[in-house]
Amino acid sequence: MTKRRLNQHQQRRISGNQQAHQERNVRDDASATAVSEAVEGNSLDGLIVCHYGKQIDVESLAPEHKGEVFRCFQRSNLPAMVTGDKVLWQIEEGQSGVIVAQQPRHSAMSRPNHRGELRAIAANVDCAVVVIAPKPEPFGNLIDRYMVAIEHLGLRPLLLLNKSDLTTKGSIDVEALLKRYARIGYQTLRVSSHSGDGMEELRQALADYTAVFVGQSGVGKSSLINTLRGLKAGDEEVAQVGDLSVSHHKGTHTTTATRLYHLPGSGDLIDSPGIREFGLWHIESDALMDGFVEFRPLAGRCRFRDCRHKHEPDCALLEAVKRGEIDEARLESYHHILASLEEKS
Ligand SMILES: Nc1nc2c(ncn2[C@@H]2O[C@H](COP(=O)(O)OP(=O)(O)OP(=O)(O)O)[C@@H](O)[C@H]2O)c(=O)[nH]1
Ligand SMILES: [Mg+2]
Ligand SMILES: [Zn+2]
Repeated sequence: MTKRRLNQHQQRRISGNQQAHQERNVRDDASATAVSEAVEGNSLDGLIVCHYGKQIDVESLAPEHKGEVFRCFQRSNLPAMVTGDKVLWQIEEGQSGVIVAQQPRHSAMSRPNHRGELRAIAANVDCAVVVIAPKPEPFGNLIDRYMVAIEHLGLRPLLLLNKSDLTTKGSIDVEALLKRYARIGYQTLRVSSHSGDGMEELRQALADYTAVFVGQSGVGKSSLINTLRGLKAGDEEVAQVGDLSVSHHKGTHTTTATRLYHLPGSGDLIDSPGIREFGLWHIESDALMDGFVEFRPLAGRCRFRDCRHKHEPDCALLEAVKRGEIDEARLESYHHILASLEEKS
């Protein structure tokens, strides 16, 4: 009996492997065709690993020069591209080149620009890691704004508390904050890039994915990447790390370009510049509610169809708060974000 089950299990695994293998072959064939067509047209496959504004670093994915980085410009007829975009490019001379085409994206981490237009900051990412720290403290609703955006973009969210070695407590209890999100069902991790605490769990959570680190300036995004890559200050390839400002204990906007790093083992990680604020693009109240995952099952359950979930009788959300199923702070945050969106429009 055991043997039979084992065999069935093995069979499933083998046929699963075969299927994966076949799919891989089809993929390999497809990319081989793409490469050969590209080579005929003198173009190579590449990956944008850093975007400086006008100049773009492209890593060659083609068999020739594989892994080498070329400083490129993009042809002016092409749409704006970002770190993580797959491209076709051509060598011009030496280590420089020109991007001639953008490949389709499967996802992007985006945020609105100052005009409220949604703009990608990193392409082809699976996971968005929101990094917070006891110092600088997370500012009002920042995490919720990020979570709403990440839910809408269809990325896997991870909430990461860095600097767990700091023992002095600020005005915000970040440990309690982390627990709030863990209770909702979000994956959370508590680490210290300085002491190494929790870094192995982080490494495991990021293996096999392309993740982007987002968050305020000074929370330690670049420090975490250096630790994950096993680099120390003074090493040639180390990402620049900045002190907090003495007067305000805020970050000093050290990272200025979004850059992709290959992690030792597996996984890619994109470091992005710290933000001053995270505004949401224009979304309706229903869509906003949808971004609060624990509110979703209650949508449409209030007595009044146009319930604003403030003081109305038989409001499903208010009742869930009373029963302790929804955190009051999250409902307050929803109201706060909604008010700021209405103010903007
Ligand atoms: N105590 C402590 N300090 C840390 C830790 N990680 C980073 N820092 C410090 O936090 C400060 C900011 O670190 P960065 O890595 O530059 O922060 P960042 O998030 O990349 O900042 P921007 O590039 O400006 O967005 C530096 O002084 C780091 O030494 C940590 O785990 N513990
Ligand atoms: Mg940085
Ligand atoms: Zn309601």
